[in-house]
Amino acid sequence: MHQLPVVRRVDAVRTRRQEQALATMVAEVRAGLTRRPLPELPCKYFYDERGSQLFEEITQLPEYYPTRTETAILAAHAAEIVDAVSPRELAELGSGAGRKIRFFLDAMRARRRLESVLLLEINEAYLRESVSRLQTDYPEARVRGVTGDFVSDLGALGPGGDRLLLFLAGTIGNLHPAELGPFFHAAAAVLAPGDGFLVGVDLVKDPARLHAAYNDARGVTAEFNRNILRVLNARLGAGFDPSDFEHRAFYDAERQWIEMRLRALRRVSVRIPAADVTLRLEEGDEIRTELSCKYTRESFAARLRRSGLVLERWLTDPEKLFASALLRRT
Ligand code: AVJ
Repeated sequence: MHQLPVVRRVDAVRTRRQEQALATMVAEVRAGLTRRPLPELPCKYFYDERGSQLFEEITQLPEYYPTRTETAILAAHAAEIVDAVSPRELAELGSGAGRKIRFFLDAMRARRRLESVLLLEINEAYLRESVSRLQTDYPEARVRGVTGDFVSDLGALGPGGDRLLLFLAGTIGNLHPAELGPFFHAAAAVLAPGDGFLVGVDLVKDPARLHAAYNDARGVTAEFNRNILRVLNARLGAGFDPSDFEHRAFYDAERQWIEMRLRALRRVSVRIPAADVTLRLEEGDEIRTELSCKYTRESFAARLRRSGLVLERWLTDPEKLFASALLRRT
């Protein structure tokens, strides 16, 4: 058994669920930061309130094409997806600000089939807000939220049936390609035969375009990247000075992924009391903070083998920047 961490800055009484989330975070941060040669941090910890806000800002940057491209694809095709799957329940993983979900809810409402909405989201404040906003705007539906991450907590969605599951924004790119098989298998387990799973997939493209999307001129992505250190400071009592680190993001053409890192600008030694770790870095040493994997139709479809899911439709924009993949549970 892990002893629960002692944290000095406690703002409110923590629930058992929050205690559990903190214990998980401690274990993951300790495992990641002690990894060599390249220490890493799980990218889900970007998303405290400030991080979620910074990501919202990223989605509006001229260089960051995924959000507006996916929005256009869904605006054009949500109704036909709803017709193909004819769901009574809409479920979403990592719902975030929850704008794109409305294309589907509106189409379901128009067909008088909207019965329930289920959101799984890591940021509890965001989740509460989304649930209450959706409940107000779609009073005919039963709206529920579950706090959790889309890898370990998928099972919390419960058994499927007349379900359309959404996993938008290209967030699937945060999984290592080797994790996709098990992830699809777990997703298939919360779907009944005939249920739909719509996945947003960022596509392999001109490396310069990818590079620009993760190295924006205004430096919002850099601030978003460094924010993960503030999250460790706030939740684990860590002593990071974010200005000791610079943002780095590059495209690895062989692996077909964007990698984000934080590079130490000077020698640093940071104590993280709650995780019982002291991180020592030399100038130039890096911490990996995110993978954002890019796919082609072929490389994506290859990961579906023996998962219980088949690729039914592949919808893209005219420039082939982004795809919405409609998967069907067999
Ligand atoms: C939310 C995972 C889709 O990978 O593009 C944006 C996160 N990171 N800029 C992505 C992100 C840096 C984003 N996802």
